[in-house]
Amino acid sequence: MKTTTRFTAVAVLFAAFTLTPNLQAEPLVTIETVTVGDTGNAADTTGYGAVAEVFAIGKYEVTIAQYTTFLNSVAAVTSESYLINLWSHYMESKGNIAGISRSGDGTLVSPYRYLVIGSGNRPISYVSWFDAARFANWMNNGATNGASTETGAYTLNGATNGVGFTKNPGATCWIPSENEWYKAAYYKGGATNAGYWVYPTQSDTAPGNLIGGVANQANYYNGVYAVTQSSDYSDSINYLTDAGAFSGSAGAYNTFDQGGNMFEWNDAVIGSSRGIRGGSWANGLVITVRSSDRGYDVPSSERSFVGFRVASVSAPVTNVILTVEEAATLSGDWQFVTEINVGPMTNTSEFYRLKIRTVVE
Ligand SMILES: [Ca+2]
Ligand SMILES: [Ca+2]
Repeated sequence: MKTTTRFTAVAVLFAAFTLTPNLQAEPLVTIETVTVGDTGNAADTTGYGAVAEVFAIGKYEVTIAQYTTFLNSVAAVTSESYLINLWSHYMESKGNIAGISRSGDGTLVSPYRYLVIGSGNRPISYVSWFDAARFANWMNNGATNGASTETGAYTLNGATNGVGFTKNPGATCWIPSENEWYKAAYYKGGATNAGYWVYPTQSDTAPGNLIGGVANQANYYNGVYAVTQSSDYSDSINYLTDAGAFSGSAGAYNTFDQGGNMFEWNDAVIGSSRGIRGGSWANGLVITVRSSDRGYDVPSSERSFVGFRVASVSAPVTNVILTVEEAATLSGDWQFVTEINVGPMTNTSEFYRLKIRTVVE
């Protein structure tokens, strides 16, 4: 006796895929995100953290590797200063955050070529709020060669200073609002009035800075640097840690490094500055990691301790669960076999049912 399992609905499934073909080029960069739900949550006592809509936010800070791909796509052949200055020579010359090297002269004959120095999984630094906004625009527009940096989430059209830029309706990828960033970092989650942690490591106690799986740790200076565990400073030591290196210290929504590594830009306008939060490897005495610390900086400034992460629309249902169509009436040669996850799919939230026929011969 031989048992043969036939997946009789597979043709239907592929037909569903081909009905909605994705004609766009694949994005050159993808950002791993986490969904932040619990919509309509109350604000913290600081006044921040309430968000009415579900959204997604980068699980990690934008990395050197991701930013390098961005540069090679949008700033290889250009004479526009707002594109040339997406890269800073400090990204190459500052050993404590390096970084990204650049060769060439930006012409067709000799394009700029950007290369990762060391581990590309560390966060990008020396990026202004506008550099972050251009990265968000590029992601918003599909992260392809030719995707615009000047429109999309923010209408920039070459701007490199000022604070008169707000997120456009319909944006799909943007710099987090202060409330979004704050909620992802400090909200306890799971309900609409769950309360807030003091630190983004799901703790009310100041984190340590030991790299690895120990709970409640972050890359900030607490008398010693995280990477060296020494108070001595050297320009030639790279003090950044890889995305998620503090693997036991995720936030409540499973973000990493909202405390430390880089301060991160947010969308708040504070006078002539934009908001930054979370502390950093360099100067992040623990008060800067706390929810009560509302930092800010001029949006054109670029520093060794300020990077960013992006937010985006919440992904639609990304998994299609295939189950036996006639599970309720199993009889004869129809048998339950398994659930098969064929995700991700981004164009539908429908559930497809798969008929699995086991034929006994
Ligand atoms: Ca720049
Ligand atoms: Ca950070």
